[in-house]
Amino acid sequence: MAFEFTDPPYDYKALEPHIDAQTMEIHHGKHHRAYYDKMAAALKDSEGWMMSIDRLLGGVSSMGSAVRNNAGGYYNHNIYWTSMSPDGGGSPQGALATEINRSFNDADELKKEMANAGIGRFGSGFAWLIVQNRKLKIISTPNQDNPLMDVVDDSHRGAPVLALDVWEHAYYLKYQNRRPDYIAAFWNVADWKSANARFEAAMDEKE
Ligand code: MN3
Repeated sequence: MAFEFTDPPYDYKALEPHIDAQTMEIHHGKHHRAYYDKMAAALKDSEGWMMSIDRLLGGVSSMGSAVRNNAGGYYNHNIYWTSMSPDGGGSPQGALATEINRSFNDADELKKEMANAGIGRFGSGFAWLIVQNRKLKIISTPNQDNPLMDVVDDSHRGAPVLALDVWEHAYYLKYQNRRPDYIAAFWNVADWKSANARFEAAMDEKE
């Protein structure tokens, strides 16, 4: 199967007022689209275009910077859109909620640590909640790198549960230089249901 460019599972205006419609339109329609188009151009007619995304990213060190940057951008935004929902916010759900309480004491502490990871990321990148060795962990990656890539240090590898885009294009129109305010607003739309589904899938994988 080849990679496809898909819409977020909600309208551009659905995350208002926390994430504004114009940001969504440009972020998905221009930025994410460009990552996809450049990924397609870099991989077209190659074996990589038919790989699973996990396998592609897991071997990205041998594929050059165009694939690293654009396949990363393609994948990261798919996780980011589904880390948010108009029905999001509130408290973590299911097995993920139990594990968050075990690992972080409570959801507020997780939010604080993930905000620190996003605020502390110099320049552009992502903050992530991942499963690593069957445990939850918060990390950040630069640019469009992600926890599935073999170019990333072992301490940052794992299965994504939540992705938080901290590139300026994710928040500048509404929040200007106030990255912490954007991150605080993210929790109002955080999709704990899909996060729990990713968490459970990662825990079901055989090591
Ligand atoms: Mn982005």
